[in-house]
Amino acid sequence: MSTSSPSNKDAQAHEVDYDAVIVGAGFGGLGMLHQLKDAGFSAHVFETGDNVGGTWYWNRYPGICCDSESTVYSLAFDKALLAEWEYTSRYPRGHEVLAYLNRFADRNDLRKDISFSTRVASATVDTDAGIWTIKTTDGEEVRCRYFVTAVGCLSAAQMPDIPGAHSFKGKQYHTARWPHEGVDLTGLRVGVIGTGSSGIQVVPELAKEAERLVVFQRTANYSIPSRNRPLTAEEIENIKTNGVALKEEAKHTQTGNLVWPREGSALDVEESERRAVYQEDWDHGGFKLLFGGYEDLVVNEDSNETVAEFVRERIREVVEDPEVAEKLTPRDHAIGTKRPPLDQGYFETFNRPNVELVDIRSAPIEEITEKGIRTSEGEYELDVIVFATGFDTMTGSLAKIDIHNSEGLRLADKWADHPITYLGLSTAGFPNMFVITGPGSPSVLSNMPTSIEQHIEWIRGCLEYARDHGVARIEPTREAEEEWTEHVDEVAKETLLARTKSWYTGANTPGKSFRFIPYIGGVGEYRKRCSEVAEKGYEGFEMQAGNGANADPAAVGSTE
Ligand code: NA7
Repeated sequence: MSTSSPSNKDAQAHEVDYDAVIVGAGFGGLGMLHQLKDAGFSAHVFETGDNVGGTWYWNRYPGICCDSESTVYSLAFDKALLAEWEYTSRYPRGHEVLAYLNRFADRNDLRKDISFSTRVASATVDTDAGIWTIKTTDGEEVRCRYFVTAVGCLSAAQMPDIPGAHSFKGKQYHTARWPHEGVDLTGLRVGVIGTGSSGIQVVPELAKEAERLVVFQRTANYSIPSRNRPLTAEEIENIKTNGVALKEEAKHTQTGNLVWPREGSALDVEESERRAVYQEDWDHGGFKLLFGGYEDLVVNEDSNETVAEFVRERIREVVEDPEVAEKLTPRDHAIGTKRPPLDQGYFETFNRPNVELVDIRSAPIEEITEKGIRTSEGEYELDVIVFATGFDTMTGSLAKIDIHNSEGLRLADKWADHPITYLGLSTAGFPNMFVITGPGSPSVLSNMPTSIEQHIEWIRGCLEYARDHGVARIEPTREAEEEWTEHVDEVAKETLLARTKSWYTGANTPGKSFRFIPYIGGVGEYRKRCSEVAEKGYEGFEMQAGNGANADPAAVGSTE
């Protein structure tokens, strides 16, 4: 393979094929490719799918919708596209996000730098030189200086280990691997396992089509109506005209969404006032009830309970059968401590005559049979089983690649107990590797494009700095990553989230240790920390010049 950029001095000097190899062609991979090309680096993307889109390429289940509002679900790198793009609804539907990413790739001529239908099998770094060798499952091999992973936090789909799954005579689908051509469920008996965000989005849609829908629920969830609706012409115009400014504002919030918490404690106000506030936020729809809630919502159990009980009341109000309503009512965790789902008529769906709820906490699934699913209370005959059972989050997709260094250290082994990172961007022992929205960064606790953009900008800045200062190898120190990981832990422990079994704490994946994985300090605060690190000459990183000498940024001259 040859380099695609004539300005690529590094590639020529070190006989690498590219300055950077990026894995993944979703928001992260496409944005990174765009920015590295813009900065004059050569870069190539490997993508398992046969087209761009990442999460939005794979997740095609009926009802798939973005939980962030259209105002912030884009990349500011292509401002002209922002000025022309029209999402049609308040929350963009999956196919619209996918269309946006396709347009982003086409407009910026990115496809020629992407190998589709290509899975990266291994990535090995020569620890001294900082040069990476990337091998694909097809046997292709390329060398590069920088290895950037943009594999997504929610990409490694997880199938539960239920005995007998192979004996089922009907069809089985995971929501994250839904057939692109769609599935006709007319007249069929369908079972759905899982009531997280995906289950809660897919259930109302499947109920409209299937003859009978059986929902197998392990944990009842606090779902909030999104109140999705078409955008008005004024709103569309506003996003086109002010999209960049709106996105800029979102960068400095807690979650990367245009929502700000209410000052003070829920317990400081009268119940009537509190209820009025909650009702208003509930009617508004979306994350406002939580992210725009009183600021002690996720740190004070009593405060949290006021919102939780408000949502429980709404469930009882909507669901006609009191027994079904009780089963759907979450009581075992505080609201907002698991990823909050947004829905479009989820609880209402259980009023339909063709929908049945099975509480598998009290009557566990024992096996999948030829005919369907058998719980401790009996067998449900089905034609189709839909697994909405989630992902091996944040580390699962990285673990699928054999990432190791020339000293024999495997990333999967280093992270076996818990992912140790510096800023959620890098990890010691793996020089010149950058993880977009890695563990220890706000990532899944935020609007993803906000966090992705910030990482891309930071990585671009870092690579430009290295080029300008003759740095060939950059790696975080062990002290810096330990300190950061401890900080991530400390901040999390101040909240109720760190105590809850969820995919944030790795509790959904067998073998993962129970520890909070993302950074909950907020995207605004996190951005500041990352910028400070860069401003201080990449504090916490060790840098070496091409000759192997320590690259004191002050001492290393510019190569320009
Ligand atoms: P989630 O949020 O991890 O939800 C998975 C659901 O599947 C959840 O209700 C789980 O119950 C259930 N589950 C998982 N394993 C099993 C087994 N073995 N048996 C029964 N039920 C099971 O994944 P989603 O795809 O819904 O959402 C992931 C993210 O994608 C979402 O947050 C958005 O960011 C987009 P549990 O709660 O663990 O008891």
